[in-house]
Amino acid sequence: MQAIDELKARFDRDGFVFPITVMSEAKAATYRAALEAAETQFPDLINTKTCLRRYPNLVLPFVDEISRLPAVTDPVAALLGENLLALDCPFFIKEAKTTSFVSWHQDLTYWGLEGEEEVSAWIALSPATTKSGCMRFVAGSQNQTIAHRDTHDPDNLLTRGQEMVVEVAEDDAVEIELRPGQMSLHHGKVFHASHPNISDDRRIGLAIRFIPTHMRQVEGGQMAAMLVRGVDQYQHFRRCRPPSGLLTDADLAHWQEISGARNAVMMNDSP
Ligand SMILES: O=C(O)CCC(=O)C(=O)O
Repeated sequence: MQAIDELKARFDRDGFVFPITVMSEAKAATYRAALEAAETQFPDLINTKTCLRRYPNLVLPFVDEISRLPAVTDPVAALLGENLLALDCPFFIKEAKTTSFVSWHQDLTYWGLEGEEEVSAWIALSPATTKSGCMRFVAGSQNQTIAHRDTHDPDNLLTRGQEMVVEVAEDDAVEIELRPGQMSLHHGKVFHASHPNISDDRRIGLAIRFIPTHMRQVEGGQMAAMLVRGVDQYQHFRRCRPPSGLLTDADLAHWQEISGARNAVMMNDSP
C-alpha cells in the first residue's frame, strides 16, 4: 500500500516513475531473442517501419503477453484504474552507434484523446543507459501544454519528427537508465527526448500506451485498442484481437486495417 501511494505521489509530482522491475534480466533476454528471431525470419514486416512501429501486439504473441503481465499492469492500474486498454505499443529501437534520436516532445498533444488519463510504460529489453540513448524526462513538466512543429527529420524516431517550439534546459533532464526487464512510466504530457545510441549494443524499448476504458477519442477518426486488463463496458475504441500465432495472414490483415487508422490520426494536420 505504501509502495503504491509512493508511486502515485511520485507520478503526480514528477510525471514519471522509474525504475520498476517487471521481469528478470533472463526473461527480458528471452523476449529479446523472440523479437530478433522474428526480425530475422520476416525482415520485410518485422522492422521499425512496419509492424514494430504500430501495434506489434497484434502480430507478435510475445508482445501481447508483455502488455498483459501483472507486473506491468499492476502499477498502471494503480494510476488509471483496473480496466485498461493498450492503445498501440510501438518498439523504439536504436541500433548500436547510429544517429537516431528523439526530439523534445509531449505525447498527448497529437493523439486526439479526450483528457490526459494515459500512461506510457517503456520496457527495456536491452540496457537503456546514457550511452545507449535512454529516455530523458523533465520532472514536473506535465502541467504545461507546448506547441509543436513537424520537422520530418529522417533521424528522428517520432512519426512526424515533431518537436516542441521551446528550448528545454538540458541540465533539467533526468536520465532514465534501465536494466533489461525494468520499465519507466510516464505521463503523456511530460517533456521527453533521447540522444543517439553511441554504445555497442542495440537499445530496445517497448512503449505500451495504456488508457482507461472510459477514455474517448475526440479527433482524427476512430482508433482501435486492445483490452489487456479488466472489462470494457464502454466500447469507445474499436476492439483489437490478440494474435493467433506468429504473424499469421489473418492477423496481418487485421494489423493492416488497424494500424492504418492510427497512422491517419498520428498524421492528422501534418503538412
Ligand atoms: O524511446 C525513446 O527514446 C523515446 C520514446 C518516446 O518518446 C515515448 O515512449 O513516448
